[in-house]
Order: sequence, then C-alpha cells, then structure tokens
Amino acid sequence: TRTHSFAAVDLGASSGRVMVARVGPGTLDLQEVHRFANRPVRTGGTLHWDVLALYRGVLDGLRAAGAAAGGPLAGVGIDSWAVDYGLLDADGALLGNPVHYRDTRTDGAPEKVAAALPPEELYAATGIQHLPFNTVFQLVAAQGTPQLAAAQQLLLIPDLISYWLTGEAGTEITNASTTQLVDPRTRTWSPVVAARLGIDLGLFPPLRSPGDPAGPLRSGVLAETGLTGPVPVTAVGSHDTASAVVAVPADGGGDGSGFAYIATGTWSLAGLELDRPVLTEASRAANFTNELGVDGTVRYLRNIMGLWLLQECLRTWEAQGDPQHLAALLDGAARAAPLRSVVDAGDPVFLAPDDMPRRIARACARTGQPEPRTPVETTRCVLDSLALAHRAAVEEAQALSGRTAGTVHVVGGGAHNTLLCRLTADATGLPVVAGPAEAAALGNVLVQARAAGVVGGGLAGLRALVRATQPLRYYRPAGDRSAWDEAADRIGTGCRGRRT
Ligand code: ADP
Ligand code: LRH
Repeated sequence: TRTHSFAAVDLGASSGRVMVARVGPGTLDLQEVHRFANRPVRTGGTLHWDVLALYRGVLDGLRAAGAAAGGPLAGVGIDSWAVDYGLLDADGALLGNPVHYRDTRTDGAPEKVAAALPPEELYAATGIQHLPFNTVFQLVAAQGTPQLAAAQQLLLIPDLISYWLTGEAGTEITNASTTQLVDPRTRTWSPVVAARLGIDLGLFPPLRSPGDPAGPLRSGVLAETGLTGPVPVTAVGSHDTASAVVAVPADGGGDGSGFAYIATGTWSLAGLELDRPVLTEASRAANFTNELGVDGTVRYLRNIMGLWLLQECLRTWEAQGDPQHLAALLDGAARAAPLRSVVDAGDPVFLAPDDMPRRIARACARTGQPEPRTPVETTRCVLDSLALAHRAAVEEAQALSGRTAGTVHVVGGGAHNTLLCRLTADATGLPVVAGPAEAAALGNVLVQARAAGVVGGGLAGLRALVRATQPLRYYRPAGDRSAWDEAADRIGTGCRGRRT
C-alpha cells in the first residue's frame, strides 16, 4: 500500500487522546481511537498531574491504535502541554508526581528570579514571555527541596512519556524552549541564564529535534499493547502548540508572511510564524514569546487564558448543582447582547482553579461594567473577551514583528466553537479559516511521516496536504469594528498578558 499508519499521542490539559492517521502522498486521514480525561489531583495542598493515569491512557490508546491500523504501526509521536516536568532518581524512577503549572508553588518565584536576573536580561537571553509558571520559576521555587536534591534527570512531560515507552531519554527542543532556559538565536541552552539562577543544566538529557529518532517501543510495551515490533518512536514538535502550528492549513510558506494563527483549546495561543526571534524591549513589554517551532521557525505569540475560562465556569456550575450543557450555552450566547461586558483574558487572576463565574463578575464590576448574571451571559462575556484578546494579539504581533497577516487560522478544539470563530473574524476584521480541531495530532503525524520518508516537503508542503484533506470552515468579518475599540477601552489593557 502507499499509505502508512502513524499514531499520535496528544495530551492536552483537558483531555488526552491517541489518534491514528493513514498518511501517504495526497492522503491524510485521521481517526481518534482513544480519549481520556486529564483530571489533576490535589494532595497536601499541591496540585499534581496524574501522570500514571495519563500513561495508562497512552497504553490503552496504543492498543486501540494497533487494532485500528489493521497492520503494522509505522511510528508513534508524543506531544503535550509545555513547561511541566518529572524528576527521576539515579535508577530512573519518578520522584513524585509532576506538579501542575496552575499550582501556586511559583508564587514569589518571579521576584526571586528578578533579583538575580532582571526581566529585561532574561527576555533578551530567551525571548520567552513572562508566565509565572515557566519551568525556570518552577525550578527556582523547588530549589532546596529534597526531591530536587535527589534528582538525576529532568524530563518534560512528553519526554517522560517517551522515556517510559522506549527507555531512552532526550529533551525535545520546541518544548525545551518553553522552559525559558533556551537561547532562541542559537537554539540551545542559555548557559548565562542557568548559571545566574543556579540551575543545573546537567539535569536535562541531550537535546533532540523534531524528526529525530527517539528509540523503538520497548518489548514490555509491545507485549502490553499487543503491537508487533519494531515500532519506532519519533521526536515530533513535542510542545502541542508547535505541532498544532505545523498543521495550520495556510496557503504559502513558512516565512511568516500572510497568516496569523490562533491555537485555541484550554489556552489561546495567538500570533505569527517567524524565521527569527523578536527580542526587543517593546516585545517584552507586550509580553510576546518566541517559542521554537518545527523546521527552524519561531512561534511569535501571546498566551491568552483561552477556553479554560469556560471550562472552569462549567466545572463551577456543576459543583454548585447547576450543570450546564456547552451546546445550549453557546446557542444562548450567540443570541445574547454583544459586548455588554468584557474582561482582560490575559489577567493572571483567572489562572488558578477556583470559582470562575464569580471572578469574571468581579472583574466586570471593577471596570464599571454590568456583571453577567446568568450562565449564558457569562458565556457571552467570555467569548467576547477572548475575541478581543485575539484581536489585540494578532494586531500587536504584526506591529512588533513588522509582518502582516491577511488571514487568521483558528485551530484546536475552539475551531468547533462557531460563535468564537465568528467573533474572532469580526474583532480582527480579517477572514478566519477554522480547522482542523485536532491540529496538534495532525502536526505530530506529519512530522513522523516526513521523517519516515512517507511524505516530503517543507512546512508549506505539509500544510498543503492538510488544506487538501481536512474539512475547514470560513468566516468573513462583519459588523462595526469601532464597537470592539470601545470595549477594549473599557478594560484599558488592550488585553495584554503582562500586568506586573
Ligand atoms: P486541550 O488540548 O487544551 O485539552 P482542546 O484543543 O481539546 O484542549 O480544546 C478543548 C475545548 O474545545 C473545550 O474546552 C471546548 O471549549 C472546545 N470544544 C471542543 N469541542 C467542541 C464543540 N463541539 N463545540 C464547541 N466547543 C468545543
Ligand atoms: C497549550 C500549552 C501552551 C502553554 C501551556 C502551559 O496546551 O502547551 O502552549 O503555554 O499549555
């Protein structure tokens, strides 16, 4: 046959999934074979990822992938959320559950880091936006703990899963860039940052790039999943956002011209693809990041709170005995009064898990706007606020990089949200192309398939294959853009991520 079956393991903050894609020249056919909830667990006041439950989901998914492929699996790739890690002892055993980036242990760490390395210097060296949970802050917060003292190795989440599957350890570069310890010009560790902060770079196994081999599945894993070996694991853009950007169905090259993207799931990551980082002071002040992408690209973007705002509202209503259905809420929100109240979707006040509807209402009251009173009104407020933050990020990314975008691509789970896509088109004044929703999984398998020689080409070629094979939806901007200007004025910030 001309097609080969690749499995993508894609672990998101809200769910993990294993997908199988049949890939060949002109063919890209993705099938979800297993999806499982990702439910963090709090013990002793610390919020953890249940990483063994996730790993079990991966094994169950690989078994299902083997069955769905109906023949040998040509490869496996793993991507997941950024910044978090597990520590291993000298025998390679996991030292404790990885801590969730929404945990409060990093409170105070940015101040401690700033005392040793001013934010201006940290940004000039790494180009990474200030997010209080960046690995660098987590490591500084962990300094002096017995666990870190016992650690021989640090593995970022997708590298940890890969290690369990293969027995081989590496640090994939796109995700490594989110640690805020990498220099985006050299695409390797910044010795200066590590030395100034007392961080031991020897904890990290050697860097590897998307497309590099990551070792075959161990025999025990083959036995447990019923797969027939050998099955190679390939390093992909292991940061989920890096993989998602590979699968943006843009028409054109990887040179950054022409399109903006918004990867919308738990987070909205909104920006441009560039061929070199923007490390200016203006870029730092606007809290734009220069994460490393596949094929030498830079993901120049800003983190926006994303659909987390809605997920956390749904969780709160459910806990309060008032469960809501997403589809009904979105239906109601589409008919609700537009732009009645908006919040700054970059405000860290929304970061931790807690009563989200109340935090949103308070933010509205603080800025002299009506408080949303019903779940539908709250939903409308969230979606208007996200669209406003999307607009600010898309516009500022262009201004700061000197590039222009004529189209906005919305990928990730939020591409299913037709109201969010429509509002994003209206707010940005640009046409929106929505889909694919499973962009991270597609980018994951495309990088594997290219490494295996099944498909060829650069990013433009991979994107052309996505465009030709995946269903997309188109939204033309409508309405009066001055209404969005007026709403932005009410919250004053232009929806910047940075508030310090
Ligand atoms: P992550 O990878 O961060 O876990 P996803 O990219 O899977 O997140 O996006 C999950 C979000 O996508 C959900 O919280 C929900 O808001 C949105 N979503 C998914 N499916 C739909 C749908 N059918 N209609 C509207 N929104 C959806
Ligand atoms: C999205 C994501 C994002 C990071 C966040 C921690 O899943 O990887 O790019 O900033 O999680």
